Amino acid sequence: MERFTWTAVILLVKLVVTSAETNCDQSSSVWLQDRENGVGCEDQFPSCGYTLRPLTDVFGAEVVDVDLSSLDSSCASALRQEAYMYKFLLFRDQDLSWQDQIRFTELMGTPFMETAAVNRKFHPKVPDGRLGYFSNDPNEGLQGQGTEGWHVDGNIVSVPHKFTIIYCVSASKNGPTLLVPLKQIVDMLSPEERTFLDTISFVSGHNSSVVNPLIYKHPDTGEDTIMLALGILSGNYIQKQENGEEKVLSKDETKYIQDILEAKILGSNLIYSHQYKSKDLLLLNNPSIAHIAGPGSQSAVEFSGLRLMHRSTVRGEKPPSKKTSIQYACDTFAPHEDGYCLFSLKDSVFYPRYGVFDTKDVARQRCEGVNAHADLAVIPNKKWNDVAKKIIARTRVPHWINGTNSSDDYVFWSDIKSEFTNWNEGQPNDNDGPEECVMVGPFGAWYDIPCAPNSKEGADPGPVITWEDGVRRKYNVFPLCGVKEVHL
Ligand SMILES: *[C@@H]1O[C@H](CO)[C@@H](O)[C@H](O)[C@H]1NC(C)=O
Ligand SMILES: *[C@@H]1O[C@H](CO)[C@@H](O)[C@H](O)[C@H]1NC(C)=O
Ligand SMILES: CC(=O)N[C@H]1CO[C@H](CO)[C@@H](O)[C@@H]1O
Repeated sequence: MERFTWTAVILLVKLVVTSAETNCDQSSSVWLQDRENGVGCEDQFPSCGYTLRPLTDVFGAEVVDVDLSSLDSSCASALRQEAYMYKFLLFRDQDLSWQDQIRFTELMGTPFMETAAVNRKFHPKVPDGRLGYFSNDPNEGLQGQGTEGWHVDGNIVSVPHKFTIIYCVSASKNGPTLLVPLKQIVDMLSPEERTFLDTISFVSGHNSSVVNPLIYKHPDTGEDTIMLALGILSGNYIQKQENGEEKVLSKDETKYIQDILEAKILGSNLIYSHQYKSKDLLLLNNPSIAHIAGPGSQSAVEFSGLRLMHRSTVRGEKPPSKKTSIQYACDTFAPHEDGYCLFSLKDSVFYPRYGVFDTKDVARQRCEGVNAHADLAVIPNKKWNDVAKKIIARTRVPHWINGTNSSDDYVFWSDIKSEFTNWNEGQPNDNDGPEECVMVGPFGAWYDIPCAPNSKEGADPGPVITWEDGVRRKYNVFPLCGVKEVHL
């Protein structure tokens, strides 16, 4: 017993040390910008000099002032995170040879060999198996690609692609790519539809051995998403019966399911139609959006001019699953009396730049998105603050908790006054006007802060604080979630 305990302690110490060392790795989504006092992350997160302009309120951003042909790997890493956050990125006026496109694709991950796709013929003009050429002119590229129905790419392999890269060599007069964010489509399902669709598995129309849950958790963000590939891209879906048996649905039953999804998409008011100009490049975080080549993409060259797209894709890594890979603290810490578990979303929400992070309300939704019964953490006593502290120490970033600072230095959980608080010295201080929300700093002490990034002119949007280690740094605030163990 004694020895066992010590092993556990040593393991824990090792774990903490390792994560401290890797704190500045490229997957870190915090951008430390304080040159004077920064702790060495800047080298991995240089300013890449680009500016982002959101394209809609919900998804998509144009990246201005970046040349993809000379991108380095650290800026590629920053752009990957932007792509997770915005779901798709648009780059204009990019002069890219096909070699440049392959290089950019490799910076995003492992390129997928187009020749491995069962549904595609190899076009003679294509110089490399990692590219597909799509056109309305059969001499220039394959026709009719991407028009089959709303889809995510890689629906013919067991793991859908992580990124899709569409480079427009020549834009026709019409022929947009239409895009829609999938989490929002899942959110539109009624509870009955959701319960029904949760029993369904997608089957690829080109390979009936490719079977995946229709609704699943995005492998990187943990958000709900859909293995969507409508029309001939779908085979007959499979339904899990109440008795646990699997039934292959008929064509009509499958069509009924596809109609539910397509009706939501068309009625969503969220379709973004990208009208190409030559030299546009779209980077899609493929699992989080569905797309389709819009009407006009196949119009005859003599009327609409040449449309020529060079497409490449990046392999997915994790097979679609209804479970997230997010670690609940119940795995490593004994749950308290009520069987409560904590988890951080630090590695599954992406705030690539300083000052761009979610409000407390959206952070609550993110917890709920991972587990329907989860919410921001409630920290009722020292024991749970110690657990929170350990989780947060691994991430070294501040986290929202669900408390509100509704009077003096008390904290309220919903309307229950907390017996316990862990304010840092001088807190709460309502530094920037009323600060009604509470975060746990990177070392476990509490601070009052506004419930959203500060938008006052001249103010720092996120917390810039001299933390308990005496170093002044800028941070974004991440969700610390809690859920009862019975709901895991
Ligand atoms: C069909 O998918 C299965 C499972 O991913 C794979 O092993 C098989 O090679 C695929 N068949 C073809 C023709 O691609
Ligand atoms: C979190 O706080 C909100 C109010 O801000 C409250 O409605 C909700 O019930 C709280 N959640 C938990 C688990 O206490
Ligand atoms: C909304 C609210 O009442 N905020 C309080 C948080 O705590 C500080 C410090 O005690 C008060 O001054 C605020 O009024």
